[in-house]
Order: sequence, then C-alpha cells, then structure tokens
Amino acid sequence: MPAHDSAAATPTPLMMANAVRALSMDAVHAARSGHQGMPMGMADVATVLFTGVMKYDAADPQWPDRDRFVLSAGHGSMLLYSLLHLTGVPGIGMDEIRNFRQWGSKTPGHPEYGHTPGVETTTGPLGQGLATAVGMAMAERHLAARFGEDLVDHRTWVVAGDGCLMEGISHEAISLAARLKLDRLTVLFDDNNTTIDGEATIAEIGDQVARFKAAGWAVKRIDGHDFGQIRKALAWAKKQRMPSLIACRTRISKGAGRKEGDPHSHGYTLFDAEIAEAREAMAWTAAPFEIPEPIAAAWREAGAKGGGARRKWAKRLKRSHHRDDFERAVVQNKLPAGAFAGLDAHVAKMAETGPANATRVHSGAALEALVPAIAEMIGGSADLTGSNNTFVKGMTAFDAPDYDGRYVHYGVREHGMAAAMNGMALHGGVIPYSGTFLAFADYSRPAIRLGALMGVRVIHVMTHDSIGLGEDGPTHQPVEHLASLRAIPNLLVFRPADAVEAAECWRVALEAQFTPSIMALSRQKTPAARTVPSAENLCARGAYELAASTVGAARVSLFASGTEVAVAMAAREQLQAAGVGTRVVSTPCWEIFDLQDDLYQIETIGAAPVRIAVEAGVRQGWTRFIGEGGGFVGMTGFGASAPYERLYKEFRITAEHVTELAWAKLEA
Ligand SMILES: Cc1ncc(C[n+]2csc(CCOP(=O)(O)OP(=O)(O)O)c2C)c(N)n1
Repeated sequence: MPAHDSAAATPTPLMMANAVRALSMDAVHAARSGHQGMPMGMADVATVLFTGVMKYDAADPQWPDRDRFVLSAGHGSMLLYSLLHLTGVPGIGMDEIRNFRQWGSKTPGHPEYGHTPGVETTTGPLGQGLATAVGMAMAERHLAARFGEDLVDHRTWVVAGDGCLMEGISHEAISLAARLKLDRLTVLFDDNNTTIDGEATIAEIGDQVARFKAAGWAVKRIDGHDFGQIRKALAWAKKQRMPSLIACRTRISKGAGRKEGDPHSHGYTLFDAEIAEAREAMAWTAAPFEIPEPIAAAWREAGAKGGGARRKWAKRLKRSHHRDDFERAVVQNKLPAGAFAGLDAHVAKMAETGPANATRVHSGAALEALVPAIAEMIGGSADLTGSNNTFVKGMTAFDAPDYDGRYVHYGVREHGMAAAMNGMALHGGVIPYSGTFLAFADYSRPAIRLGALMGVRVIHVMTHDSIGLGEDGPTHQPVEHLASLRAIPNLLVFRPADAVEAAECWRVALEAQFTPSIMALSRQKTPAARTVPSAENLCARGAYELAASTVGAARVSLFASGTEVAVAMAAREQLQAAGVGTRVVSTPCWEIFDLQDDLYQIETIGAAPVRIAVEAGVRQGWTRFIGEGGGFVGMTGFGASAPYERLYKEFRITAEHVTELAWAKLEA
C-alpha cells in the first residue's frame, strides 16, 4: 500500500478509506471484541460507494428516496458505523465509535435497525441482509409504479461476504430477485475467500459469480482495492437491466501489516504492536479515534453531497398530487382513513349469518374487505395461493416491467419470502402479507425472529394449523409450532376461531404498526363461535369470555383457540346439561392478552376451581391460563395421516374427553 501522510494534502480515496480502516481497528481494539477484518477489506469499495455513487444525505437518514445500504455481513458493523460517523449522520459522534459494543451505545456488535440512525436493517445472521434487501428493492419498484419515479427512484446496495452467500437463504433471495428483474439491486460481494475457520475454500468449491450468472444476474469481477475498477463497476451496475453482482476481490484486514490477508484475522483483535505496524503501513499518523481534518472534511462533504437532491425531491413532493397519500403511507406508515369500513360491514354480516367454514376461508373473506381499502397491502404466497386464501379477486401479479401488481408469486421460498417481507416493511409504504403452511414456519423462522426484533409490520398467513389438515400427515401437521412462535418476543400469534374472529384479528394485526403477526388458520371447517354482534373488537383483548356459565357460578373454565373453541363449546353444553356451570374463554392472541390490565386478566381467567385448555398442539405455555394443576387436552406427540375427524378422535381432542377430564377434576 503506497504511503501517504494522512495529515496533509487533498485526501485521496485511499486516505479516506484508511479513515474507515483506522476507526475500525481502534474501535475493535478498544472493545477487545468485534471484527476489523471485513471493514478493512471492504473500505475501498465502501468509500467509492459513499463518496460518489450512492444517493443519500447524511443529515437526513430517513429521506424516503435515499439509496438503501444493507450490510449483510453484519459482523463487519464497524464498516457501517465508520461510514455513518464520517459522513456525519446525526447522533453518531466519535464517542459512539469509542463505545463500540458497550452498554447504551449506538454501536452494538451487529447493526440494529431502530437503534442506530442510518442502519436500514438488523443484520448478523448471515444471508438475512441480502434477502431483506430483495424486499427493499421490490418495495422501491412497487412504489415507483404507484407514485412515479419523480418521488421514488432509488437503488439498494448490499455488502455480502462468503458467509452470506454460503447460506441457503441466498439461493432463494437471488433467484427471486432475478425472476423479478430487480435491476436497482446490486450486491457487492466481499470476495476475500475467508471465513472464520480459514479460507472459504475449505468448505466451498463453487464459483459464486457463475452461480449468480446462472440465476440470471448481471455479474462482474473486480479487484476490490483498485479504485478505478470499483468506480467503473459501480457505474456499470447502474446500467444493468437485471440485479447485479460485483465480486470484489479483497484481502481481509487490508492495511493491517502482517495480518493483511490472514484468514485468522476475521475477528481477531490486533495487538498494540500490530496496530502500530498497521498505522505505519497506512502512513496513518493520527492518534486513535482522531481523523485528520482534511480527511474528516472530505468525508463530511461527501455525506452532504445529496442534500441538494433531497431538497429538490422535497419540493417535488410538495407539489405532487400524491403528496398526502405518500406522506401517510410511506413517511408515516399509517393506514388510510376508512381502512376498516368494509371489514366492519363484513363482521356485522358474519355475526348475523354465522357461517361454518375453515378459518383460512374466513381470513380470505376478510382480505376481500381489506385489500381494496388498503393500497399498501401486498399479498403473496410461497406457491400455496389456493390453500392459503391469500389472493383476492382483482389483484394482479407484482412483476416486471410494470410493478404496480400487488400479488407476489414468491415461489417455494418460505425463508426468502419472510425476509423479503421484512425488507418491504422496512422500506416503508408497503404492508406485506403472505402465506404458507404453519408447519413451514420453521423454514421462515430466522426471518420471523428478525422481523420481531426489528418491529416491522408484516403478516404471515399460516394455514393448515393443526392435525386438522388431515391426510397430508405428520410432516405437515404443526404440533409444537404455536408454542414455539409464541416464544418469540414481539410477535403476535393469532389463532382465530371463526369468521368474526378472523376479521377482528386481521384488524389488530394491521393496526400493530411495530409488530409482526402470524395468522394461524385451519384447513378444516369449524362452526361459528361468535353469533352475537359485538360493538367491541373482542380479539383486541387477546382473550375474552365467549360464553358464560348459565347454571350458576362457573365451576369449570375452558380455554381454547381456533378450531378447538368449538370443542370447548360442545364440552360446555355437555357439562351444563349435567348442571355444572361452565364458561368458555377464547384465546385468539396470548401476547395481546398479556398487555391487558391485571383486573381484566384475572376476570377473564376467572375463579372456577377447574381449568382446562383445549388446543390441537402441545401444552407448553398453557400454564399461563390454567396454572400448573390445570387440565390439558391436546397433542403430546406428532400426528398421523388420516381424515381429520378420525385424527381428532384418535388423539382424543374431543368434547367427551374434555368433559371426562372436568369430571375427574371436579371429583378429585
Ligand atoms: C447464520 C449465521 N451463522 C453463523 C454466523 C457466525 N459467523 C459470523 S461471521 C462468520 C463467517 C463469515 O465469513 P465471511 O462472510 O466470509 O466474512 P469475513 O470472514 O470475510 O469477514 C460466521 C460463521 C452468523 N453470524 N450467522
């Protein structure tokens, strides 16, 4: 690396990149943890991107028409934090860099959305960032079609490493992006042939560039330390009609003396002597956490470069006839006025007519009232549209070249789909929902978890929610899924019992602006539970008394969700006929019930001496309602392949079993 005196002369791109290197080294050294290898390796590429290519204004990291930058290789967080600091993002002063990875800092170990201004998405679980970026690029194209390119005209840039591209989710993400021709998406591959265990080739024989090409991407290989090649490649990417990959051949820990290129420097904290050697190699004379003023000024200037474009954009928005809608939907992420007028009418009709049907069908009917009223909703399915009831008549496919369609054919890509939905919601202006089977929530789970951590409004429709799906058998029958999803913080798991509840749950999910939701829905028919109109959205309480005792004080409280509410209601009939006061509590969403005040919770759980829960899943978690000594009727193992009526009988999820258990407890 040629020597430069970092304190003098007009800063060259290399000197500016070395500022990123120095900060990354210093921060990791101070924290005695973290990764400077990747930030040092990609500093040159990132410097060209942030000083001359990307559209952004550091002063306003929320500007809706900014280019999105996603650091999929989230362990290299110091690359991003250095860039945010150097370009002048408000709130990311040098103290934040000094406090890298410390309690209360804005610079956590991995980038966290909502925690650090300028961080577009939470990354760290490798591959997620790349797949999330696909969703951002989808949202951009859709909103450009809706509002016009004078308001929406930006790109999505991703830095991904060997790890991201080894992860399976990358396959789903890149094939979906290619199919949708997301030409505003560029992946900058940190092609350093290094992972934690050593050279990537100890576990990889494939050619990533050839893989992307085969998937349908425009591809290019460059030397990631040659500023001319980087510049040309980024300009090339902007001209492609397909998503583009630039494989940037880099050396990990570039600039770090003898550690440069050493595979073991991935997450290695440099010793003092090694840092001194690196500073010498880079001719970096400034003290730790100090940036020579000419370099700092050049970075600030780069960060402010987009200010003019942003102000012009703001003027265009002011004049636009889309202004109100854009501000509501994209800037504030608010629902339109009258979003639920159709749904309210539907609920009233359902309470009156009480149709028996599968809750997936009821959900589809709710969507028929919602999708036309809320233009931000973009639906889809992982190739199970007919089963998930996610398609509403009149929707058209989201596809090139005209991206105004609102239905995404995600293909059989549950993980990529869930991550893309996170990206769409993060982008803003879109409320994504999509479908698969509940048993395959496991395929989406890493993205569901990240969505919950980030607090994004995405709605996962998950049908075929129990052994009630019948003949497909135990591979497809969720048993532990409700419990395992309920274990994820900040995730609403809805399991409605009928048409009214399905509609009510949809409303709550849509109103939860900072929380993702699961809509667990049945394949099989179930009778209506709510046949008396109610002015209140009872599901917005999470759990509520559906039927009180009519034969004196309740001696038995039955708790159930979804299709098992009908089982509980039938058991109540039997018990009450025998003179046992019995009430039924429907529990469509536990997480919301937990938010109710103590009095409501105590009253809803009630004082009956016998408490029994019914759910066609495992018992885990039900103690919440029935206590340690309560009875449970549900599953204790995997299901089986047979018609569902037979399965309910064989696994004893029946009114008779509930009644029997109640008597045993009453007489105990
Ligand atoms: C899903 C997931 N698995 C494992 C890890 C742990 N991990 C962090 S970085 C890394 C290696 C990544 O290699 P690469 O992307 O090439 O990064 P580089 O070594 O070049 O910094 C691993 C395995 C992770 N963060 N996410």
